[in-house]
Amino acid sequence: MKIAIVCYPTFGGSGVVATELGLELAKRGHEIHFITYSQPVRLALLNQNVFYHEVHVPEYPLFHYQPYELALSSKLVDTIKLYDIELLHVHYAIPHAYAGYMAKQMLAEEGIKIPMITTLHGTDITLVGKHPFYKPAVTFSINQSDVVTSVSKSLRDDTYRLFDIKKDIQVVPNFIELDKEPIIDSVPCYRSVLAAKEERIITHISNFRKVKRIEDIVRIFYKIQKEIPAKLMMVGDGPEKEKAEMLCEDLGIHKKVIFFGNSHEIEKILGYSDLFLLPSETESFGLAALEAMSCGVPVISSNSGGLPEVNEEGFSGYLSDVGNIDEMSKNAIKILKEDSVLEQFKHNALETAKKFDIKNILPLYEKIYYEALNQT
Ligand code: GMT
Repeated sequence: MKIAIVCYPTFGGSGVVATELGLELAKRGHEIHFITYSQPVRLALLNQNVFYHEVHVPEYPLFHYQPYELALSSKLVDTIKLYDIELLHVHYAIPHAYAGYMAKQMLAEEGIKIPMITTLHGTDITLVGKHPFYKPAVTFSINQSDVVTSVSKSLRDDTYRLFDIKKDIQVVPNFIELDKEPIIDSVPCYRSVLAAKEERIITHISNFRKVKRIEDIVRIFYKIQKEIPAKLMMVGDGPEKEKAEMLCEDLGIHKKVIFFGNSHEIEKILGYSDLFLLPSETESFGLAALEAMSCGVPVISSNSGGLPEVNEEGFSGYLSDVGNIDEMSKNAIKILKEDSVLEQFKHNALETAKKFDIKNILPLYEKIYYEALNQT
């Protein structure tokens, strides 16, 4: 199949999922065209069957806001025609499903029919999409999609609860590539760079937005390090990062916390980690938790949104109510204190991650694509 994938090119989970999906589809012989405003962070272009088309938005001083949707839908029309693309898969409803719908309409004028699959990722529904200023356009573009998928049952239920959706929403969970080729370094990274031998390594990775409850992470770690020698790895960048750095200083733990910023070395950091913290206010899936589990790292998370579909209580980690810092730190200590317990949780985390192996999930998308093509 010739497939166009529209996504955000940033470090966010939806862009990562879209990129990994495209790369795996390309490996299986499909021709994949990524269409977005810059090269997706996890996209290596030296891949057979992979193309990248940049959406340019010309700056015009008259406009207070530059019209990205217009540029995207025009780029979609041109690329679909030029490469005879058969199917369009948009990740994150805003504004991709809207732009995709417009492209479909323009193509229909020329007698070209192309099915559009919209994958809902989370904040496009739970935080941004439900805002009254966006809601009518989001509802419309979801209903106009040929197929709608969501990354968890919880997100599917939220979508039905928050919007007037007439379409069936199919749940296709996020995935992980378990047998990735190892990264070969010119300079090896040793555990001792991160922590002393006797210290446990605790990690958090996100875009440091309010929804991630960054302050809770620092406070959970504060309690843990009082009982167990430990270091905290804070990976990622965003609006809450500075506040977190200040809190670490106020609590006197700044020497035990490393702030990395956005990193391309996530797998190395996770490879040395003993525990992953994700106490988010809401999380449609929690891809970062799954990535940690796939490296054998147990997870302490909140029980909100789709997290209970990913993290297994008492097996791959523990789940608590949002904001229950006491319980989260107690459970973290329970996992970290004894080597034998930690080893068991690490093993379990990997076992749970195996359920989300890309090899099991990719055929679900392929089936959806073929059905959509047959119905067009
Ligand atoms: O919240 C983020 O980290 C970014 C956001 C995104 O749109 O990239 O993530 C959402 O999509 C991910 C991939 O499907 C999910 O794993 C995240 O749980 C989801 N974030 C939220 O629901 C807050």
